Amino acid sequence: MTEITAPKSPVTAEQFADEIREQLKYSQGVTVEQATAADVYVAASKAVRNHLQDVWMDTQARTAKGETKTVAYFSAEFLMGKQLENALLNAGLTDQFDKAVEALGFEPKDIVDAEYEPGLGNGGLGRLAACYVDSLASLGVPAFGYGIQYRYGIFKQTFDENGKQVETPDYWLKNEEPWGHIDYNRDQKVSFGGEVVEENGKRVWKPAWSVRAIPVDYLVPGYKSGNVNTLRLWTARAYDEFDLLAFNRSEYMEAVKPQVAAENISKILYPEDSTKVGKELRLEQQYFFVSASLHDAIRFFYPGEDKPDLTTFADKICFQLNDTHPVIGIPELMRILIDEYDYDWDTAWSITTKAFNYTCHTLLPEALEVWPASLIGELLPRHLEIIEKISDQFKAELKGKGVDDATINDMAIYTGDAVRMAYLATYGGSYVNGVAALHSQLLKDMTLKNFSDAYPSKFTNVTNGVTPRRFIKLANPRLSDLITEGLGTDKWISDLDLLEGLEPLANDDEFVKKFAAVKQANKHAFVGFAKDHYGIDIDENTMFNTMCKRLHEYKRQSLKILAVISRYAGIKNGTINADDVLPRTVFFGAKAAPGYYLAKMTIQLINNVARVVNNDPDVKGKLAVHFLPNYNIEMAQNLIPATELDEQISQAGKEASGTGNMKFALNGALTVGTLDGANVEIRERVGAENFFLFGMNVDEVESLYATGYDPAKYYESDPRLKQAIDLVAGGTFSEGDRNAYAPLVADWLTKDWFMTLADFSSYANIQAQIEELYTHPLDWNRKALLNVARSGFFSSDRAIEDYLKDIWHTGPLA
Ligand code: Z2T
Repeated sequence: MTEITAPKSPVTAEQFADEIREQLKYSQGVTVEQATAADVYVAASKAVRNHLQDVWMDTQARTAKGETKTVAYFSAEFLMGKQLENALLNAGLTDQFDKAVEALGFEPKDIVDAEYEPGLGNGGLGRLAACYVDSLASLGVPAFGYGIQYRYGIFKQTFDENGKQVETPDYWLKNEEPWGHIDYNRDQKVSFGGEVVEENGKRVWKPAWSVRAIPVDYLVPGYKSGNVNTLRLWTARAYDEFDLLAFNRSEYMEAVKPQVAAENISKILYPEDSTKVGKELRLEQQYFFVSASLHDAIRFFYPGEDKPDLTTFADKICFQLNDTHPVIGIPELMRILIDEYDYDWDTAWSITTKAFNYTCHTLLPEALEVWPASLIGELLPRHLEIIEKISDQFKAELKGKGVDDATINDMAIYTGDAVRMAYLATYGGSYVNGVAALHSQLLKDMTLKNFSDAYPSKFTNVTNGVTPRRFIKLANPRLSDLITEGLGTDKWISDLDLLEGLEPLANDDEFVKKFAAVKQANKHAFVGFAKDHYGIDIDENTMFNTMCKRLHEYKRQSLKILAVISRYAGIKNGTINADDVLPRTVFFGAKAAPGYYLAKMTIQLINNVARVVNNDPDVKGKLAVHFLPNYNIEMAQNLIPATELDEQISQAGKEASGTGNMKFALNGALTVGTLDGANVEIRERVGAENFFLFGMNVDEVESLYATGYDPAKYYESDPRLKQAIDLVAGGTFSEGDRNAYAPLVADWLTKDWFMTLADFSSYANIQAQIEELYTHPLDWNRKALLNVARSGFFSSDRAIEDYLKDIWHTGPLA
C-alpha cells in the first residue's frame, strides 16, 4: 500500500475529500466513479488513521520516556464496535467527513454503515474494556490495551423456523479491515509444553513448541485530548519450522500439523460469558496474549537492552487484569524476571505484586476459573512450579498472620490438583476490585471473605462506567443536541458531571416537551431501523420496553416473558380490561452461549410467544413482542436511545454491575429493576421516586435460600403466574406440544435457582404503577430527564479517575 504523507490538521472538507480520493487511487486503485460505499469506507478510514498517526507516534514517544506510569489493560475481550464514526468524532473530523463524502457523491451514513462491526467480546466485560481504553485516551493517560485479535468474533445469531437460536461464524475479516495495522517486526515468541530440567542449580524450561505472536495495532484516539493510545491485539502465526523427521518420511500433512495448530490459538473467541470454559485451547489463548504482552512492555520501556534494570519496572507500568482470564501473567512475570533476567525470587515477587491488580466481574462461583494442575503442568510446566511456590509462600504468610489451618486450606491457590486463578490474582497483586459498590461488598463478605479478612487494604471498589462519546454523543445525536442546548455548552461530552446542570430544566415544561420529542424521534428512527434490518413493523405509539443483555438464568429473561404471557392471557380472558391496557412493544435482545441448554430454550420460548402474541387479533395494538436477532453494539446504539422502559431484573446479588443499565438511564429510559449490581447506585443517584424498584433484596434472597426455597408455592399462590406457566406447559406456544418446554417448566417448578417465581408477583404488581405514570407523559419525561441529569457519575471517565486515584496511582501524560 502506498502511504501518503502526513496530512495537515486541521483539515478542510475539500482537503479531506482530496485525501479520500488519494486513498481510493493509490490504496484501492479505483476512481471515485468506480468506488462503492465499501471502497469509500476503507479510503476514509485510512485517511482518518493518517490524521491520527503523528499524534499516535508522539503519544508513544512521551509514553516511552516512562515519566508517567503507563496502564496496561489486559483483557481477553475488547468489544470495540464500529470504529470510523468514533475516530471521526474524537479526531474532530466529523464535519469534514460529512461534507467530503457528500462532495464525492455519497451519503455519510452509508459509508459509516459499510463497516463490519468487530465483535471481539461476549458482553459487558468486553464492552467495559472498550469504554476504558476510550476514557484512558480521552483523559490523556498513557495506556495500552492488550488482547487477542480473534479471527472469529462472537457468533452471529439467527433464529430458525422454530424460533431456536442458530449460531453462525462471525468471519469479520472477510474484507479489508483498515484499522488494525499488523506489525511483523514487533513479534514475540510464545512457547508451550516440554519439561523443566535442572542446569547448574537452575530450573530451566525446555519448551516443546512455540508460536509467533504478531501484534495488530489499533489506534485509540482520545476525545479532543491530543493523545492517541494503542490497542495491541495479538494474532498467532506458525514459525517456519517443519518437523523434519516427519517431513523426511514424506508425511507432509503430518509435518504441517503443528503449524496449523499454532494458528488456531487466535482463531476463535469462546462464546461463554460468566461461565468457565476449562478447555486447553482457552488456556493457550490466555498465556499466548499475556506472555507476548509482558515481553512487549519490557521491550517498550527498555528497547535494545539485554540486561535492563527491571527493579523499577512497576514504576513504569502496571497491569490491570480484566477478570481471571489474564491471571497466568502473574507466574509469567515471575518466570521472566527469574529465568530470563536472573532476578532472585524475592525481588521478582516484589516487582510482580506491585505491577498487577485484579478486577473481579462476577459473584457466580461457577464463573471463577479453576484450572486443572495437570493441564497447566502439561502446557506450562515451569509456571506450575512457580505457582506451587507462590502457594507455599502464601500458606506460610497466612500462618504467620495467625490464620488457622482449616482456613488456610480453604484459601489454597494450588490445591494439589487445581489452581484457583481468582485466589492467585488476589494474592499476586496489589489491589482487587469489584465493579459496583454492592458487588465489591459481597466480594468481601462472601466470595473472597477470607482474603479480605487477611488483606483488608487490598480490597476496593470501582463502579463501572460507560463512555459518553459512543453511548450518548454518537448513539443519540438528538439528545446530545438538546443537552448542549440546555447546558449552553458541549463540554459534558468529556465532563459528564455537567449533566447535573439539566436538573433545573426538569421544572421547565417546555424543555421536558422537547426532551419527550427527542425520545419520540428516536422511536421513529428505530422503527425505520427495525424495518430495514429485521423487516418488522413496529407501532411507534406504544411504550418501547426493552430487555437486552446476554441470556442467562440469573438475569431472568424468564421473569419478563412470564409477565408478558400473563399480560397476554389476562387480555384474552378478560381479567384485564383491554381498554385499560397500556399499549406496549417489548423488545428482547440476547445471545445464549451455544452450549447453554436452558438459555437457548428460553430464546425459543420468547420467539414463540412473540409469534403467538403478534398474530393474535385480540391483543392487536395492545401488546407486541420482538426478539431482535444478533444483539450487538450497533443494535445497542440504535435501540437504547429509543427505549422508554429498561429491564434490569436479575436476582439480587447476582449481577456484578451491569453497564446497559447505565446506558439506558443516560439515554432517558426509566428502569424497572431489582436492588442488584449498579442498579443500587443508579437508584440512589436518580432518586427512588424515579426508579421502579421491585423484588427481594440480597438479604431476603439469602434467608429464603436458608429456609428452603420451594418455587411451587409461588406458582400456587399467584393465579397470574400459574396461568402463565400453565400456558407454556400446555402447549400454547408450541402448537399444542406439551413437551416442547417441559425442561424449562420443570426447572421453574422444582428448582428455580434464581427465584424467578418468588419475585413474579412483585414484578407483575409494579406494572400498574409504570403504566399509570406513562399515561402522564409530562411526568414520565420529567423523571426520565432527571435520570439523565443525575447519571453523569456513570461515565467511564469517572471510573478511570477512580482507578487512577485508588489503584494505579498515576495520571495524564505531562
Ligand atoms: C462478563 O461480561 C461479565 C462478568 C463475567 O464474569 C464475565 C463476562 Cl464475559 C466472569 C459482566 C458482568 O456479568 C456484568 O455484571 C458487568 O457489568 C460486566 O461484566 C462488566 O463489569
